[in-house]
Amino acid sequence: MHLEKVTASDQAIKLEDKHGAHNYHPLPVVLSKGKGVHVWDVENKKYYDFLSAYSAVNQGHCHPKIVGAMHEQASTLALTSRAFHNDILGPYEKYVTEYFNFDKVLPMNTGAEAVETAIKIARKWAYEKKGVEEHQAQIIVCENNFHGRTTTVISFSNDENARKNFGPYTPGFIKIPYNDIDALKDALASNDNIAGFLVEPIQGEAGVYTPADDYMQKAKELCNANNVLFIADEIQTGIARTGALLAVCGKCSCQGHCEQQATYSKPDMLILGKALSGGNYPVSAVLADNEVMNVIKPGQHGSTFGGNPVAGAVAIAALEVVKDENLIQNARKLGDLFRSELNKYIEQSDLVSLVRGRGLLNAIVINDSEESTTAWDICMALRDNGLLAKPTHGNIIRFAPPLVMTEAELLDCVSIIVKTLKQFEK
Ligand code: IF1
Repeated sequence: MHLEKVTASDQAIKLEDKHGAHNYHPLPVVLSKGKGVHVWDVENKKYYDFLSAYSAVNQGHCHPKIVGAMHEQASTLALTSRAFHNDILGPYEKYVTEYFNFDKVLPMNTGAEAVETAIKIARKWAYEKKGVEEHQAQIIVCENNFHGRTTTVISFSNDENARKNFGPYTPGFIKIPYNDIDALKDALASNDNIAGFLVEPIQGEAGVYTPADDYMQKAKELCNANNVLFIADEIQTGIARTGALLAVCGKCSCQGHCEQQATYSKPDMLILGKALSGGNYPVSAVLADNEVMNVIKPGQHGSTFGGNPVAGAVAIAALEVVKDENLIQNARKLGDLFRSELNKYIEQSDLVSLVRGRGLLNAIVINDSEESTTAWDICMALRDNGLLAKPTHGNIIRFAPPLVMTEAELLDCVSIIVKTLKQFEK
């Protein structure tokens, strides 16, 4: 008699399937441990993490400095709500605003909440500072955007899967093509009620779609000229991921305090999440200068957990790690190496048409239709070969390892990726 062996992974997946909502289709791998650039599954197989929880774990899994800060703060004071002050919030607010060079921060928890926060502030600013008539404010967004999952945020998505049957939708959004500066110019000219332009400096979910080098700069100038807030969603691209502190910093490493003003498009509102905690805790933030942020008065916005002491302590530690370990420089150097190594393979490949990205936010495009399962199949083979990545669309694979990787590890990963891709060449 032949008995099929039921593994610990199978059991864990079954349990989720039975008791959890089916709102995801994960790669079948069950992780139970992480350290630095590695994760381990319940069978103790070791993998390189090439997703980093969608760029949340930039500082590496379970970074001792961040975990230490979290542990210490959690066992001292975890939550007060904002009904009372706490002794971490002020120091955190000072630290994060100086770090990114803004007057003020509004702390929240998840990325989508921070996007919602920015939308509320932009609308309020439009009514109270710009003089837009009540209920008329519009926000320009881009096609194929991803800004989160809340009802308002999916209202301006054009991903049918994310949107369909969740209506009625929140009005007040104008959609234009991404990376099309004329479309932005026209949209701004067509309407006096525009509060803001909300944009990802690189579109992650759309397939790490990288705009022209001067797109952000030109968009920012157009917004300024039209008295419209330039709002950058750097939830995925920010905090060293693209080889700059922020992707709007372009090619410089100014830490927001730009030495190279020519390439830095300082947003009127900056939205951060994910790596703000190194992935250890949900911490998000909206940063702005006083003339914008001061439209928010007591009682008009908030959250039970936003600005809690653990979040503040974790975020300070996470941002310190970025500086202490030169993650900006490392992401830039390894990103250049990654693309040039992959390009050597792509030159002779029929399977992969290109690699694109900036720093360590990259994707390869497979020579197949968006509806194909090729990217998924390759990710399954990568898993078997010890590297975890996830497709975005049927023919694109995103590669975003933790930024604490060494050059030797990166080259090891490149060889795993190339070896795996070769299995799929016709
Ligand atoms: C999921 C995508 C990435 C984001 C940007 C806001 C948010 C995100 C630019 C919301 C979140 C995550 C969410 C995650 C999948 C993932 C994702 F594929 F869906 F698009 F990273 F590329 N702005 N992105 O990328 O932040 O509320 O999730 O904290 O499963 O939805 P959140």
